[in-house]
Amino acid sequence: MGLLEGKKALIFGVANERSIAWAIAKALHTEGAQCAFTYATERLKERVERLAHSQGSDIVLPCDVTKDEEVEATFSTIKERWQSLDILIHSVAFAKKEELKGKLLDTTREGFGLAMDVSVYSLIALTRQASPLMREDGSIMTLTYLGSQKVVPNYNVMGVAKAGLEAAVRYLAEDMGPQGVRVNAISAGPVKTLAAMGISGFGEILKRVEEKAPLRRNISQEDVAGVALFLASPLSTGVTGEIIYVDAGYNIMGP
Ligand code: NAD
Ligand code: IMJ
Repeated sequence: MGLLEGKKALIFGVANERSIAWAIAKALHTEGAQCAFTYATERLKERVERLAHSQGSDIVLPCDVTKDEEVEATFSTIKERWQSLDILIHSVAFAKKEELKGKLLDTTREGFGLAMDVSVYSLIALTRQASPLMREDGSIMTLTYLGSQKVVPNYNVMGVAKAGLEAAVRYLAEDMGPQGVRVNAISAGPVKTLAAMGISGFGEILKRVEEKAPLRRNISQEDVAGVALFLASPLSTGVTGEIIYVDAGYNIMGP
Protein backbone atom coordinates (compact mmCIF):
# COMPACT_ATOMS: atom_id res chain seq x y z
CA MET A 1 0.00 0.00 0.00
CA GLY A 2 1.28 3.42 -0.95
CA LEU A 3 1.34 6.38 1.45
CA LEU A 4 -1.25 8.21 -0.70
CA GLU A 5 -3.56 5.39 -1.78
CA GLY A 6 -6.96 6.81 -2.78
CA LYS A 7 -5.80 10.44 -2.65
CA LYS A 8 -6.47 12.94 -5.44
CA ALA A 9 -3.92 15.57 -6.40
CA LEU A 10 -4.30 18.61 -8.68
CA ILE A 11 -1.00 19.86 -10.05
CA PHE A 12 -0.26 23.32 -11.49
CA GLY A 13 3.12 24.01 -13.12
CA VAL A 14 4.14 21.10 -15.35
CA ALA A 15 5.75 22.51 -18.51
CA ASN A 16 8.01 19.59 -19.40
CA GLU A 17 9.73 16.51 -17.95
CA ARG A 18 12.25 18.72 -16.12
CA SER A 19 9.60 20.69 -14.23
CA ILE A 20 9.73 20.36 -10.45
CA ALA A 21 5.95 19.80 -10.59
CA TRP A 22 6.48 16.73 -12.79
CA ALA A 23 8.94 15.17 -10.34
CA ILE A 24 6.38 15.80 -7.58
CA ALA A 25 3.59 14.24 -9.68
CA LYS A 26 5.70 11.11 -10.25
CA ALA A 27 6.41 10.75 -6.53
CA LEU A 28 2.74 11.22 -5.59
CA HIS A 29 1.65 8.72 -8.25
CA THR A 30 4.20 6.13 -7.11
CA GLU A 31 2.62 6.28 -3.65
CA GLY A 32 -0.86 5.66 -5.05
CA ALA A 33 -2.25 9.15 -5.67
CA GLN A 34 -4.25 9.99 -8.78
CA CYS A 35 -3.07 13.19 -10.44
CA ALA A 36 -4.84 15.81 -12.55
CA PHE A 37 -2.82 18.44 -14.40
CA THR A 38 -3.22 21.95 -15.76
CA TYR A 39 -1.21 23.75 -18.41
CA ALA A 40 -0.66 27.48 -18.85
CA THR A 41 -0.82 27.87 -22.64
CA GLU A 42 -2.02 25.88 -25.66
CA ARG A 43 1.63 25.45 -26.65
CA LEU A 44 2.10 23.18 -23.62
CA LYS A 45 -1.11 21.18 -24.03
CA GLU A 46 0.24 18.17 -25.95
CA ARG A 47 3.34 17.77 -23.84
CA VAL A 48 1.40 17.88 -20.57
CA GLU A 49 -1.19 15.46 -22.00
CA ARG A 50 1.56 13.04 -22.97
CA LEU A 51 3.10 13.20 -19.49
CA ALA A 52 -0.30 12.79 -17.83
CA HIS A 53 -1.17 9.79 -20.00
CA SER A 54 2.15 8.17 -19.08
CA GLN A 55 0.77 7.84 -15.55
CA GLY A 56 -2.74 6.89 -16.64
CA SER A 57 -4.22 10.30 -15.92
CA ASP A 58 -6.84 11.72 -18.27
CA ILE A 59 -7.61 15.00 -16.49
CA VAL A 60 -5.56 17.70 -18.22
CA LEU A 61 -7.08 21.17 -18.16
CA PRO A 62 -6.12 24.60 -19.53
CA CYS A 63 -5.45 27.08 -16.76
CA ASP A 64 -3.66 30.39 -17.08
CA VAL A 65 -3.75 31.38 -13.40
CA THR A 66 -4.19 35.06 -14.28
CA LYS A 67 -7.63 34.27 -15.72
CA ASP A 68 -10.43 33.91 -13.15
CA GLU A 69 -12.67 32.07 -15.62
CA GLU A 70 -10.01 29.43 -16.33
CA VAL A 71 -9.35 28.93 -12.62
CA GLU A 72 -13.10 28.58 -11.96
CA ALA A 73 -13.55 26.17 -14.88
CA THR A 74 -10.65 24.04 -13.63
CA PHE A 75 -12.19 23.56 -10.20
CA SER A 76 -15.68 23.00 -11.55
CA THR A 77 -14.31 20.17 -13.72
CA ILE A 78 -12.45 18.71 -10.73
CA LYS A 79 -15.67 18.86 -8.72
CA GLU A 80 -17.58 17.02 -11.48
CA ARG A 81 -14.91 14.40 -12.04
CA TRP A 82 -13.68 13.82 -8.48
CA GLN A 83 -16.14 15.51 -6.05
CA SER A 84 -13.24 16.12 -3.67
CA LEU A 85 -9.53 16.89 -3.56
CA ASP A 86 -6.71 15.97 -1.15
CA ILE A 87 -3.56 17.60 -2.53
CA LEU A 88 -2.92 20.85 -4.39
CA ILE A 89 0.52 21.55 -5.88
CA HIS A 90 1.26 25.18 -6.87
CA SER A 91 4.51 25.25 -8.83
CA VAL A 92 3.98 28.40 -10.85
CA ALA A 93 5.95 31.63 -11.16
CA PHE A 94 6.51 34.27 -13.82
CA ALA A 95 8.18 37.62 -14.29
CA LYS A 96 9.20 39.41 -17.48
CA LYS A 97 12.66 38.29 -18.46
CA GLU A 98 13.89 41.91 -18.73
CA GLU A 99 13.10 42.28 -15.02
CA LEU A 100 15.21 39.24 -14.06
CA LYS A 101 18.40 41.13 -14.80
CA GLY A 102 19.88 44.47 -13.78
CA LYS A 103 18.28 46.20 -10.82
CA LEU A 104 15.02 45.84 -8.87
CA LEU A 105 14.98 49.65 -9.15
CA ASP A 106 14.00 49.37 -12.81
CA THR A 107 10.94 47.21 -12.21
CA THR A 108 7.85 48.66 -13.89
CA ARG A 109 4.46 48.88 -12.20
CA GLU A 110 3.10 46.53 -14.85
CA GLY A 111 5.94 44.00 -14.44
CA PHE A 112 5.54 44.10 -10.68
CA GLY A 113 1.81 43.48 -11.00
CA LEU A 114 2.32 40.58 -13.39
CA ALA A 115 4.93 38.88 -11.19
CA MET A 116 2.73 39.25 -8.10
CA ASP A 117 -0.40 38.10 -9.95
CA VAL A 118 1.10 34.93 -11.44
CA SER A 119 3.43 34.03 -8.57
CA VAL A 120 1.52 35.11 -5.43
CA TYR A 121 -2.14 35.94 -5.98
CA SER A 122 -2.59 32.65 -7.83
CA LEU A 123 -1.88 30.66 -4.65
CA ILE A 124 -4.61 32.60 -2.85
CA ALA A 125 -7.09 32.16 -5.72
CA LEU A 126 -6.36 28.43 -6.11
CA THR A 127 -6.60 27.83 -2.38
CA ARG A 128 -9.98 29.63 -2.23
CA GLN A 129 -11.34 27.56 -5.14
CA ALA A 130 -9.94 24.35 -3.69
CA SER A 131 -11.25 25.05 -0.19
CA PRO A 132 -14.81 23.64 -0.55
CA LEU A 133 -13.42 20.51 -2.24
CA MET A 134 -10.56 19.78 0.13
CA ARG A 135 -11.00 16.81 2.43
CA GLU A 136 -9.79 16.85 6.00
CA ASP A 137 -6.04 16.10 6.18
CA GLY A 138 -5.63 17.82 2.83
CA SER A 139 -2.33 19.40 1.87
CA ILE A 140 -1.52 22.45 -0.23
CA MET A 141 2.03 23.35 -1.18
CA THR A 142 3.97 25.84 -3.23
CA LEU A 143 7.58 26.33 -4.35
CA THR A 144 9.75 29.22 -3.25
CA TYR A 145 13.41 30.27 -3.37
CA LEU A 146 16.02 31.77 -1.01
CA GLY A 147 15.92 34.99 -3.05
CA SER A 148 12.86 35.90 -0.92
CA GLN A 149 15.06 36.22 2.19
CA LYS A 150 18.47 37.19 0.84
CA VAL A 151 19.56 39.29 -2.10
CA VAL A 152 20.39 37.03 -5.05
CA PRO A 153 21.72 38.79 -8.17
CA ASN A 154 19.07 39.17 -10.90
CA TYR A 155 16.24 37.59 -8.90
CA ASN A 156 14.85 41.09 -8.27
CA VAL A 157 11.05 41.29 -8.58
CA MET A 158 10.77 37.51 -8.13
CA GLY A 159 12.48 37.89 -4.74
CA VAL A 160 9.84 40.40 -3.70
CA ALA A 161 7.11 38.10 -5.04
CA LYS A 162 8.49 35.04 -3.21
CA ALA A 163 8.61 37.04 0.05
CA GLY A 164 4.91 37.76 -0.53
CA LEU A 165 4.27 34.12 -1.38
CA GLU A 166 5.89 32.93 1.85
CA ALA A 167 3.78 35.38 3.87
CA ALA A 168 0.69 34.16 1.98
CA VAL A 169 1.55 30.58 3.01
CA ARG A 170 1.38 31.59 6.68
CA TYR A 171 -1.93 33.46 6.36
CA LEU A 172 -3.46 30.69 4.26
CA ALA A 173 -2.29 28.10 6.79
CA GLU A 174 -4.28 30.02 9.43
CA ASP A 175 -7.32 30.33 7.13
CA MET A 176 -7.33 26.63 6.17
CA GLY A 177 -6.24 25.14 9.50
CA PRO A 178 -9.72 24.94 11.07
CA GLN A 179 -10.85 22.62 8.25
CA GLY A 180 -7.83 20.40 8.73
CA VAL A 181 -6.02 21.51 5.58
CA ARG A 182 -2.30 22.33 5.75
CA VAL A 183 -0.44 24.90 3.64
CA ASN A 184 3.36 24.85 3.29
CA ALA A 185 6.17 25.88 0.95
CA ILE A 186 9.30 24.13 -0.20
CA SER A 187 12.26 26.45 -0.71
CA ALA A 188 14.24 24.64 -3.37
CA GLY A 189 17.87 25.23 -4.24
CA PRO A 190 18.71 26.11 -7.87
CA VAL A 191 17.67 23.42 -10.38
CA LYS A 192 18.09 23.43 -14.17
CA THR A 193 14.53 23.76 -15.43
CA LEU A 194 12.80 25.97 -17.98
CA ALA A 195 12.49 28.64 -15.24
CA ALA A 196 16.29 28.70 -14.94
CA MET A 197 17.02 28.86 -18.68
CA GLY A 198 18.89 31.89 -19.87
CA ILE A 199 19.25 33.34 -16.37
CA SER A 200 22.61 35.10 -16.37
CA GLY A 201 24.95 33.80 -13.68
CA PHE A 202 22.95 30.60 -13.12
CA GLY A 203 26.00 28.41 -13.77
CA GLU A 204 28.00 30.31 -11.13
CA ILE A 205 25.18 29.90 -8.64
CA LEU A 206 25.15 26.12 -9.17
CA LYS A 207 28.92 26.04 -8.72
CA ARG A 208 28.74 28.10 -5.52
CA VAL A 209 26.18 25.73 -3.99
CA GLU A 210 28.40 22.76 -4.83
CA GLU A 211 31.31 24.43 -3.04
CA LYS A 212 29.54 25.95 -0.03
CA ALA A 213 26.48 23.82 0.81
CA PRO A 214 26.99 21.38 3.69
CA LEU A 215 26.20 18.47 1.38
CA ARG A 216 28.64 19.84 -1.27
CA ARG A 217 26.23 19.18 -4.10
CA ASN A 218 23.25 20.64 -5.89
CA ILE A 219 19.77 19.29 -5.41
CA SER A 220 17.63 17.48 -7.96
CA GLN A 221 13.94 17.59 -8.73
CA GLU A 222 13.74 14.22 -6.90
CA ASP A 223 15.13 15.77 -3.71
CA VAL A 224 12.24 18.24 -3.85
CA ALA A 225 9.73 15.51 -4.68
CA GLY A 226 10.67 13.55 -1.56
CA VAL A 227 9.79 16.47 0.70
CA ALA A 228 6.64 17.15 -1.33
CA LEU A 229 5.60 13.55 -0.68
CA PHE A 230 6.22 14.04 3.04
CA LEU A 231 4.14 17.25 3.02
CA ALA A 232 1.32 15.57 1.06
CA SER A 233 1.20 12.53 3.32
CA PRO A 234 0.09 11.76 6.87
CA LEU A 235 3.79 11.79 7.86
CA SER A 236 3.44 15.59 8.19
CA THR A 237 0.02 15.96 9.86
CA GLY A 238 1.43 18.42 12.41
CA VAL A 239 3.21 20.68 9.92
CA THR A 240 1.58 23.82 8.50
CA GLY A 241 2.61 27.36 7.55
CA GLU A 242 6.23 26.24 7.17
CA ILE A 243 8.91 27.04 4.62
CA ILE A 244 11.04 23.90 4.30
CA TYR A 245 14.45 24.31 2.64
CA VAL A 246 15.51 21.61 0.19
CA ASP A 247 18.85 23.13 -0.77
CA ALA A 248 21.58 20.75 0.47
CA GLY A 249 21.78 23.06 3.51
CA TYR A 250 23.03 26.09 1.56
CA ASN A 251 20.78 28.59 3.39
CA ILE A 252 22.29 27.90 6.83
CA MET A 253 25.78 29.03 5.85
CA GLY A 254 27.38 32.35 6.72
CA PRO A 255 30.10 33.84 4.51
P1 NAD B 1 9.08 25.34 -14.87
O1 NAD B 1 9.31 26.39 -15.90
O2 NAD B 1 9.10 23.94 -15.30
O3 NAD B 1 7.74 25.63 -14.06
C1 NAD B 1 7.14 26.93 -13.99
C2 NAD B 1 5.69 26.76 -14.39
O4 NAD B 1 4.96 27.97 -14.23
C3 NAD B 1 5.55 26.33 -15.87
O5 NAD B 1 4.85 25.12 -15.95
C4 NAD B 1 4.73 27.47 -16.46
O6 NAD B 1 3.84 27.03 -17.47
C5 NAD B 1 3.97 27.94 -15.22
N1 NAD B 1 3.35 29.25 -15.42
C6 NAD B 1 3.93 30.43 -15.75
N2 NAD B 1 3.00 31.38 -15.93
C7 NAD B 1 1.78 30.79 -15.70
C8 NAD B 1 0.43 31.23 -15.75
N3 NAD B 1 0.11 32.50 -16.06
N4 NAD B 1 -0.55 30.34 -15.48
C9 NAD B 1 -0.25 29.07 -15.16
N5 NAD B 1 1.01 28.57 -15.09
C10 NAD B 1 2.01 29.45 -15.37
O7 NAD B 1 10.22 25.61 -13.77
P2 NAD B 1 10.38 25.05 -12.28
O8 NAD B 1 11.78 25.37 -11.92
O9 NAD B 1 9.85 23.70 -12.17
O10 NAD B 1 9.46 26.09 -11.45
C11 NAD B 1 8.42 25.69 -10.59
C12 NAD B 1 8.41 26.52 -9.32
O11 NAD B 1 9.61 26.27 -8.60
C13 NAD B 1 8.34 28.03 -9.51
O12 NAD B 1 7.48 28.58 -8.54
C14 NAD B 1 9.75 28.46 -9.25
O13 NAD B 1 9.80 29.79 -8.78
C15 NAD B 1 10.13 27.49 -8.16
N6 NAD B 1 11.58 27.33 -7.93
C16 NAD B 1 12.42 26.99 -8.94
C17 NAD B 1 13.78 26.85 -8.68
C18 NAD B 1 14.75 26.54 -9.80
O14 NAD B 1 15.94 26.78 -9.62
N7 NAD B 1 14.32 25.97 -10.91
C19 NAD B 1 14.27 27.01 -7.38
C20 NAD B 1 13.36 27.34 -6.36
C21 NAD B 1 12.02 27.49 -6.64
C1 IMJ C 1 15.64 33.33 -11.76
C2 IMJ C 1 16.09 34.60 -12.07
C3 IMJ C 1 17.28 35.10 -11.57
C4 IMJ C 1 18.05 34.33 -10.73
C5 IMJ C 1 17.61 33.06 -10.43
C6 IMJ C 1 16.41 32.54 -10.94
N1 IMJ C 1 18.15 32.07 -9.64
C7 IMJ C 1 17.35 30.98 -9.63
C8 IMJ C 1 16.24 31.22 -10.45
C9 IMJ C 1 19.43 32.20 -8.94
C10 IMJ C 1 17.60 29.74 -8.85
C11 IMJ C 1 15.10 30.28 -10.74
N2 IMJ C 1 13.96 30.56 -9.83
C12 IMJ C 1 14.16 30.27 -8.43
C13 IMJ C 1 12.75 31.10 -10.23
O1 IMJ C 1 11.88 31.27 -9.39
C14 IMJ C 1 12.51 31.49 -11.62
C15 IMJ C 1 11.41 32.18 -11.99
C16 IMJ C 1 11.19 32.73 -13.31
C17 IMJ C 1 11.98 32.43 -14.41
C18 IMJ C 1 11.70 33.02 -15.65
C19 IMJ C 1 12.56 32.79 -16.87
C20 IMJ C 1 11.84 33.06 -18.15
C21 IMJ C 1 10.89 34.24 -18.09
N3 IMJ C 1 10.30 34.56 -16.91
C22 IMJ C 1 10.61 33.92 -15.73
N4 IMJ C 1 9.87 34.19 -14.63
C23 IMJ C 1 10.14 33.61 -13.46
O2 IMJ C 1 10.61 34.87 -19.13
